[in-house]
Amino acid sequence: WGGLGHVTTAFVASNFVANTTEAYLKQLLGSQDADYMAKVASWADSIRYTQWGRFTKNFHFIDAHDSPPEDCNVDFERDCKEGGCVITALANYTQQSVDPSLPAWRRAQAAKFVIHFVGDLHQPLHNEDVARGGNGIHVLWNGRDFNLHHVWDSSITEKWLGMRGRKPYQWAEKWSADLTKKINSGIYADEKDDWLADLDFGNPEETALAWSRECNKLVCQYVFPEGPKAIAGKELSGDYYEKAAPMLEKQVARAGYRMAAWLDKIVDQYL
Ligand code: DCM
Ligand code: DCM
Ligand code: DCM
Ligand code: ZN
Ligand code: ZN
Repeated sequence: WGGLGHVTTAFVASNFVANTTEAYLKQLLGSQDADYMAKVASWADSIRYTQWGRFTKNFHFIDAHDSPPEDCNVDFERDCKEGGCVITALANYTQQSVDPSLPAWRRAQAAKFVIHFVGDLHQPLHNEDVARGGNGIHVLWNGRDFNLHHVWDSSITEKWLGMRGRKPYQWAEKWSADLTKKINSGIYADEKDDWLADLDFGNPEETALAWSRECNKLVCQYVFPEGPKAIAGKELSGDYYEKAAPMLEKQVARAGYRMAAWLDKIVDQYL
């Protein structure tokens, strides 16, 4: 996701974490502000192009070598790169975040990675190999040239909110309040328990894989419904957008709700 998606998932999560989780994370992250999670949600993107952060660049996605739209699937052995992927990264930083032998700054950094990678794991094109997750496919958005990955990271959700200008932060807070309502008593209320059905803190890799597989299915249904070639050069801000946007909103809600549950497990285990 771009900034809007990451910040929104973190704000949603902050609305669902237990009080002990909130208190612990506020202390660990060194902030007593309401946006203690939101303000670190994009940190992992800010360091991935730096020299020291280069090792994390493949941690944001898993390249599913499947063949949409006929066949969508994720195979860990086949798809997780040698140097790691979002599945191993989430498992790894979860482990570091509960490791009492690590200093607080390392556990804080691990928590920031967890907050970011739970988000990325819910973006369909972060669970797909085709054209490097859509980065190599040119499409049109309001008549202008964009790559498909960017459309799914940012353009669809920005249009959904009617967002203007370059300030995603306030939009994210507003959107998260709306999603929190939808989860508590709106359209997601009946399914929110199912969102946690695959959550197994004893097996972080399997949990991440289950979420990845669910998200990868959306590549066949919504990203490439007629295959990757059919989409090249097409205008996506019309019918394509109309189908994609509600699904993508649900992915953001799911990511935030699961992030809260996962952070609760981390803090329970550590304390
Ligand atoms: N980003 C950032 N700093 C950088 C590079 C990227 O804050 N040096 C942010 C801006 C985009 C987002 O990362 O919104 C793109 O994330 P990804 O490329 O992981 O989808
Ligand atoms: N941070 C960092 N390196 C960066 C940006 C941020 O280590 N390039 C850390 C500092 C804080 C946290 O992320 O612990 C939040 O940063 P900020 O206050 O800049 O949002
Ligand atoms: N990305 C992806 N799958 C890939 C390569 C990249 O999902 N195989 C994501 C990571 C960033 C965005 O696409 O969010 C841009 O990546 P880069 O800056 O590495 O081109
Ligand atoms: Zn992305
Ligand atoms: Zn990322």
